[in-house]
Amino acid sequence: MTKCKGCGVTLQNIDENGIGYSEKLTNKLCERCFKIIHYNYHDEGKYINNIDICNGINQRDAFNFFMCDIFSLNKSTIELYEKIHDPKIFVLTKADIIPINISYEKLVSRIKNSYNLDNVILCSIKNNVGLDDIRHLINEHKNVLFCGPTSSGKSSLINFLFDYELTTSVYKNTTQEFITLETDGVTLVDAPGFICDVITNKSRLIVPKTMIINKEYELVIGDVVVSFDREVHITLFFPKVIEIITRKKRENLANCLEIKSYQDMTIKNIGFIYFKNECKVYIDNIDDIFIRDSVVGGS
Ligand SMILES: Nc1nc2c(ncn2[C@@H]2O[C@H](COP(=O)(O)OP(=O)(O)O)[C@@H](O)[C@H]2O)c(=O)[nH]1
Ligand SMILES: [Mg+2]
Repeated sequence: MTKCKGCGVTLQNIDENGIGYSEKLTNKLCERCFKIIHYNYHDEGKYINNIDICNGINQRDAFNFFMCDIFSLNKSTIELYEKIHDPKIFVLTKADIIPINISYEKLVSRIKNSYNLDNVILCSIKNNVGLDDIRHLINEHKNVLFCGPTSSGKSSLINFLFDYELTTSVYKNTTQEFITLETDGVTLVDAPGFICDVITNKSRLIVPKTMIINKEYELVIGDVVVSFDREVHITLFFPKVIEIITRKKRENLANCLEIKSYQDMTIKNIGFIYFKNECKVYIDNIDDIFIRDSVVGGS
């Protein structure tokens, strides 16, 4: 059985609309990967549930790099991290998108404290951050696996470090199966990403935007609407692609969340709002909203 070198699925030449279709079984890539690479094509591929992914990771008995970007850092992601067996390390990816006024050192120490993590590596393949630490761990353990939420940069890191051509994209679920690679006495496994609601193009520099919002107004962030019980001074951390507007409050929103000082509210893995002071937040839909101790402000 030949596997696609880009996403790991078994190639087949029978069902043109099925996963792994390739006209010739001798091709390196399935048609889906070929289209992602050459035509910026997008389909979500097959669905793999998070429990099966966790089991697949734990069966492999490797040293696990759990990779996550600043948008996907929330309680539910940490719960997945906790399900992964030791030895493992938490890696916060895409350091280059973090605004320059935020100290890397403080960011790492806040993440460690908030989620009770012994060690966190901050990394970026664009700015060459943290890569020596990762190389060191790979050489020490020899049998390593890269896992974490979809689109956190797992396949890109493997390509960068080892000159492979795994398929990477701005869309979710690019890697479809566990892919095992052998190189220089090291076994590397690229895991399919944990499913979460991500937007595309979130890998660009975050430009923080500080705003004062009167309680008569509401914020519209993409398709999420938020308002507050008082005047708030907040900082928004979203990639530029997300449209954010303020408008006169239209209606009372359904759900209320209590925010304490120095907390972030993450929204659907697309960005987050930093609150320096406590307040109540009204929101239309609380699915995919997480409150965390702030990673950008506070002590
Ligand atoms: N800014 C930035 N983007 C990155 C970095 N690493 C990966 N990406 C982008 O993140 C997106 C998802 O990457 P991919 O490797 O497919 O993620 P995977 O699903 O975890 O394998 C792609 O658009 C990559 O270009 C990084 O260090 N910095
Ligand atoms: Mg991948």
